[in-house]
Amino acid sequence: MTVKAVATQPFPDQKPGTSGLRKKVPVFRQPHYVENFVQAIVDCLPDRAGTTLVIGGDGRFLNREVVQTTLKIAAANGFSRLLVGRGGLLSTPAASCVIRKSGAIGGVVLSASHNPGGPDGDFGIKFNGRNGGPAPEPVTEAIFARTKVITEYRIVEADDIDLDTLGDVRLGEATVTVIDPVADYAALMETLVDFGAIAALFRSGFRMRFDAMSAVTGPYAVEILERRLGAPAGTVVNAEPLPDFGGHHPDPNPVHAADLMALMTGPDAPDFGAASDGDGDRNMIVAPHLFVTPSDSLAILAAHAHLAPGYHGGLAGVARSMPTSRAADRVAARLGIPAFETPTGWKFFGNLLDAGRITLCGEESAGTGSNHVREKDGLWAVLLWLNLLAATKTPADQVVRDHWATYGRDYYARHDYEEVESAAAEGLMRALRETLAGLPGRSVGGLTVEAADDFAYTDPVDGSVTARQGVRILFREDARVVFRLSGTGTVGATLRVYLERFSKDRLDAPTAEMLAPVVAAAEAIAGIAQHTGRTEPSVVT
Ligand code: VG1
Ligand code: CO
Repeated sequence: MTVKAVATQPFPDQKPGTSGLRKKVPVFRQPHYVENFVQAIVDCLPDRAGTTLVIGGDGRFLNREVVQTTLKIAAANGFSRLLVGRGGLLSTPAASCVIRKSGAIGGVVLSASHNPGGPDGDFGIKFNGRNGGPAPEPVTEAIFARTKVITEYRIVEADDIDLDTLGDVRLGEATVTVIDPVADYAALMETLVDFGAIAALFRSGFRMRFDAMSAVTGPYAVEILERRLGAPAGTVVNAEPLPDFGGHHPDPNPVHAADLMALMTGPDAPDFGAASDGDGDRNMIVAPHLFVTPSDSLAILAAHAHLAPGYHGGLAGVARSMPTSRAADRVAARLGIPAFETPTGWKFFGNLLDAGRITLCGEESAGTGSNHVREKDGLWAVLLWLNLLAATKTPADQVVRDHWATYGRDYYARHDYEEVESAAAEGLMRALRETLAGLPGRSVGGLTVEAADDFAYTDPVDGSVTARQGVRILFREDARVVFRLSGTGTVGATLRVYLERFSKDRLDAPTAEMLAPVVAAAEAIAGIAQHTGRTEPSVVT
């Protein structure tokens, strides 16, 4: 077997976004495109000789091909051991788990998460570091810088390895080990939540549906929920990972998980419903006849985590991304623990978790996680919910209502304007930033602006500053609107408008009614229709 050096030219567009490099499949299929980016990652690991690298993805179209390419480049660049999930599969949280457990230098995770897959769908490549978490900004910047000057990549000339047989094979100077993608992850879950109590809950007749959305969590959910916890066969639906997710959009929200929503709001609603996304790091929680907003889910898990064995000692602190509602802060205040507010994207939680400053964290975009790995973890959140339901012996919808009764309710919605022309979206944000200073004191639609800024984050652990992370406008009436542009889209720009309003005593009003003044104020302040030509969002979650 020989190592070949291949001359190449830089691509100008390999800048990682909120969560790695995400592009349309045809972009990744350009000759050398994948190779350049993987070599750039490798070049940013000067201490790689003799180390272990973890490789796996969510099974989407191109997954197997890019796994093979990544293995061959890694084998040509000095790593001694390459761990790859069988079939090229590893959910994002499982990849994080395997990196940590194996002492690897990091991992290459192939996914475009909740974006659709297939020949015209999306693909993505992300690098996670030693702690199992997404590479922080300085590292992604270094990778991007490297892509701009790359002149060659090194690759082993060899046949593709058999990804479907467990065990070791040689590839160049490296050993490739094909691992069971579920085993380490399932073992970790057994240490965190009370499997005995959850199994007893299922034995008592408790029924749930878990929709794996034809994405990577199917094998994980079948093994853990059905085999280990004894949930009836068929509890997990759409359990087989498909390269195009069956043509669906593997985004666990009420819009894209419409079947699950219909079941949970219909006459035969089981006791609990859940779904996960393309790469298994997001979760959706639905109680009978009640969708649990991710911001509330984070707060409810924080309030009950001590009931699970992994968190018996209580929480060191909690963190949420800035656009996530303040529900978790209210729980932290009552528990007397610190609450942190970070920019959007899981990479910002890594330092807080590593330093032991927080135990739980989450985002409004259906991401919840803890210090057990360094990614958000969809199935873990579902298991922690099951643990709290087993421990409190309270129906899921009642748990939510009890929470509101104790803390008040943060009504919440996110309006996405997708595939807006980039220049129009940037124009809107620019104009908004220019008006910020004049906003405090202004009355719009019955609300009065209390404060307005462009969120900047100073990492309390390493002091690094990340500026321009979204415009937030706070109203005196305990309401808030946040504007930012997505960093994961692949076509044009996506404007995200996050709307929330707190009420201590109105707990059962329709969300749209409670948020109507905030929606009106958002439009009045930002001129969404005027800038984008859109009068309605494309997705409301
Ligand atoms: C979105 C979400 C963000 C999440 C990111 C990755 O980013 O808003 O909260 O961390 O996706 O999630 P953006 O920049 O498009 O708003 V996933 O499930 O891709 O790993
Ligand atoms: Co995801």
